[in-house]
Amino acid sequence: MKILIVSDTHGRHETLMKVLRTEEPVDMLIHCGDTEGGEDWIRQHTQCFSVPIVKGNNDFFSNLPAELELDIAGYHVFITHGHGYGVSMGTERLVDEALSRKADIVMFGHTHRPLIADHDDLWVINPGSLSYPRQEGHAPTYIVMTLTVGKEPDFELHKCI
Ligand SMILES: [Mn+2]
Repeated sequence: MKILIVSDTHGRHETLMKVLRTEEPVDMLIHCGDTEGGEDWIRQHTQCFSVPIVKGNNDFFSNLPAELELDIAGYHVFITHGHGYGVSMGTERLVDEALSRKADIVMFGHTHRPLIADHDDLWVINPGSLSYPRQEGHAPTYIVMTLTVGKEPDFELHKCI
């Protein structure tokens, strides 16, 4: 399965449109929060039927779920924006929570900085922000995750230049 992971679009969709044109068709589009009201627009502009989106700290009036746990191709995936776990200071609390939920993969946003890390049996993934990147160079980033039953998960970080 090819899964596109994005985050922190904050109501701006120009870069997301380019990413969709480049990467679709995908089996799933995951958004790790801070759509700022853009969730309906995003769902209307992807060919993808499966579009899990969680609520970010800037999604004040949304009905989005705060967190999701999904089983995808045999992997238990925990999705959260991450601000409730202090991710700006580090991923320790998020990792503890993900391990307690028996997750194989945890994905989050909020920091606007991409991350692909492997903590023993847990993958810790942040696609960065498509609208307001904060890492050095400030390129919008996203992650393509490929999950195949019986194989190691594959994560590719993509920069939009
Ligand atoms: Mn944000």
